[in-house]
Amino acid sequence: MKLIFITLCLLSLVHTKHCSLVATANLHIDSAQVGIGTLLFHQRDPASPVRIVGIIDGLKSNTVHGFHVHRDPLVTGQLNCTAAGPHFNPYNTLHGPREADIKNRHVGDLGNLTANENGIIVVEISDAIIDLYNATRSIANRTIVLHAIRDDGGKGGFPDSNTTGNAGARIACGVISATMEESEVKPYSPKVATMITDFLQKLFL
Ligand SMILES: *[C@@H]1O[C@H](CO)[C@@H](O)[C@H](O)[C@H]1NC(C)=O
Ligand SMILES: *[C@@H]1O[C@H](CO)[C@@H](O)[C@H](O)[C@H]1NC(C)=O
Ligand SMILES: *[C@@H]1O[C@H](CO)[C@@H](O)[C@H](O)[C@H]1NC(C)=O
Ligand SMILES: *[C@@H]1O[C@H](CO)[C@@H](O)[C@H](O)[C@H]1NC(C)=O
Ligand SMILES: *[C@@H]1O[C@H](CO)[C@@H](O)[C@H](O)[C@H]1NC(C)=O
Ligand SMILES: [Cu+2]
Ligand SMILES: [Zn+2]
Repeated sequence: MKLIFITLCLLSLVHTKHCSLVATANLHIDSAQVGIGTLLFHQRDPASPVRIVGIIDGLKSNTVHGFHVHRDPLVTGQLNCTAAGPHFNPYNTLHGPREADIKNRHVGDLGNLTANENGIIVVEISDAIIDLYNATRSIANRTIVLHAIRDDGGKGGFPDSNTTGNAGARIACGVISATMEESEVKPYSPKVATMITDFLQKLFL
């Protein structure tokens, strides 16, 4: 991850004369020290969207999962995803789909991720509402959560549609760390790190 950061920093110095911001999250299964994925968050400058790239593995085939930034970081050693609190919602709005504007979703609402037939999600999202520069909208030191079922975007008519999208249990989560320090949960695998590096090189080189 250090290497990725240095690479990105050098690349953005060439393009924009300052370093872009990077954060990472290693996802673990709820309440278990079992890694299932690694995500990298990258924002080139304050006016750019945040790009999220990464891999999540070990899911059931062809399943849809709500995906959100929740408000609270897990303290070191805490594996209980419920301790991440509610959706990150600094503007006190109703839950919504990722495509909604800032008044019609929580800042942390990132919609659904879909696992392929091998139970793998290749994450590739660009979102302009979550942020790494803007303190109010910053997702650093918060927790990314993957849910058991789809997020209904607030429209399902369930009692919790307006707060959680009725996305069911929290099956995996990980703290979004803006530092490049190694986190408590070990990176998912060197192979994934290599895949992410290759992917980023395709995006930014
Ligand atoms: C997980 O955290 C929640 C909220 O803090 C708490 O209610 C629950 O009891 C915890 N679960 C376990 C297994 O510790
Ligand atoms: C952060 O984002 C909000 C909402 O877009 C905006 O109103 C505010 O001015 C931004 N803060 C800074 C410091 O740019
Ligand atoms: C993360 O947030 C917690 C509590 O919200 C705080 O105690 C801690 O210092 C923060 N860590 C960083 C690196 O900002
Ligand atoms: C999530 O996917 C389901 C279909 O599986 C769809 O009905 C729903 O609108 C999607 N939710 C969001 C927030 O995009
Ligand atoms: C969600 O909020 C909207 C707007 O306030 C409301 O019309 C709708 O009935 C609420 N849905 C549920 C299931 O409570
Ligand atoms: Cu959630
Ligand atoms: Zn939400």
